[in-house]
Amino acid sequence: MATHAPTQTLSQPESTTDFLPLKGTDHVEFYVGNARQAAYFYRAAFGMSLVAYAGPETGQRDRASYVLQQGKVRFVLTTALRTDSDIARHVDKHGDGVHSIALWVDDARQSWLETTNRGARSIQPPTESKDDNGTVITSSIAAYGETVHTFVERTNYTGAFLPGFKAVPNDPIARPVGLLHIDHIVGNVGWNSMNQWVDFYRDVMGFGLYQHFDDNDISTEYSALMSKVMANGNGYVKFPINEPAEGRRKSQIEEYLDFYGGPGVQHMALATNDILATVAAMKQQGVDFLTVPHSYYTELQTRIGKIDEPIEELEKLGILVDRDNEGYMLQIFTKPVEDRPTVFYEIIQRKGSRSFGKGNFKALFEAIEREQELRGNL
Ligand code: TYF
Ligand code: FE
Repeated sequence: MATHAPTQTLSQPESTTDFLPLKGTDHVEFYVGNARQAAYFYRAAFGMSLVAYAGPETGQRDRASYVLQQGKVRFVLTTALRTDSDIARHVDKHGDGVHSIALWVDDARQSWLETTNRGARSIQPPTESKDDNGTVITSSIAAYGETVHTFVERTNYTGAFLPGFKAVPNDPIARPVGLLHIDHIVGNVGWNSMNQWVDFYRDVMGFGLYQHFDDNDISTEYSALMSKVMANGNGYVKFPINEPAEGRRKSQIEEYLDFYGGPGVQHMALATNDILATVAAMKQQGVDFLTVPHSYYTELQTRIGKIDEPIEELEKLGILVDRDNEGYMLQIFTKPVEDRPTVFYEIIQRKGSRSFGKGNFKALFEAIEREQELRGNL
């Protein structure tokens, strides 16, 4: 049981041209209750730098947005300044959460046309914005729940983020921990709707099935879920989609749906090339991670074979390991980063493997269930 080959590898539709070429994730925008304070958490604990800001001081009267960056990971924290606001309504319904997963493209007009022609619901038609640093074109379509995908074309722009934002120089609060880029972003969708969203990513966005997990892969004594990973043509953008499955107790996905008030982003996996250092720094800076029992590590050597990292070091930090036919990967999960049991993070280091940690599902989901139990939600 040492290898976990992808159940199916990426397959593009017959036509060889990708109708939605993506250069990567541009940014993730959260709607939050208090962006100034949330920004402090991501700067001090996750080590992100404040690089740009828009708000009343820059002529944006209805909202304030803080742009945070580390490596290629870019988060935008946006809050409403008035009650009568879609942002305030989003926060009222979901708590702090992801509003937009923005994708970096060469042509935001074409991206909108190709996807809306294939059935995407438009949120915002292509819109040009300008300032002294050039022009950006954005457009948006609806995804699961109230989550949207924004296409960002910034080829003719040299500013810090988007027109209207002012650059913020060297952040004295940021304590970088070695985060490099977003590896994947996971969506939780409702009962029996995983395949509908898999079809959306295939038919509307041209993604292919990358891996899938059924309830046999993912089973603890109690809870259940199903998951399929969709990826775009060049593999830079990977979106696992989870749905709850019937188990003996309440699925972790169901708990999320209850507290988020519907489908939304469950976790983001952030890549590092030194997970031991990254996790040690994040812990020191106050981030809480899930832990697994000692027995996980006594069995690790036989399950995984030889790895570069000392097992005692991994155990001290609670880092998990999985292997497939191409290599191995290391991962660890934070507890939810807010009071509602909704959004959390994964820190991941890939050493050749394309695994999502199937070999860790049992230990991980049991750790999540222990937390659910503490919250009284099992
Ligand atoms: O992204 C993944 O598929 C892994 C495993 O609720 C996972 O990180 C899947 C579901 C879940 C937590 C982690
Ligand atoms: Fe993950």
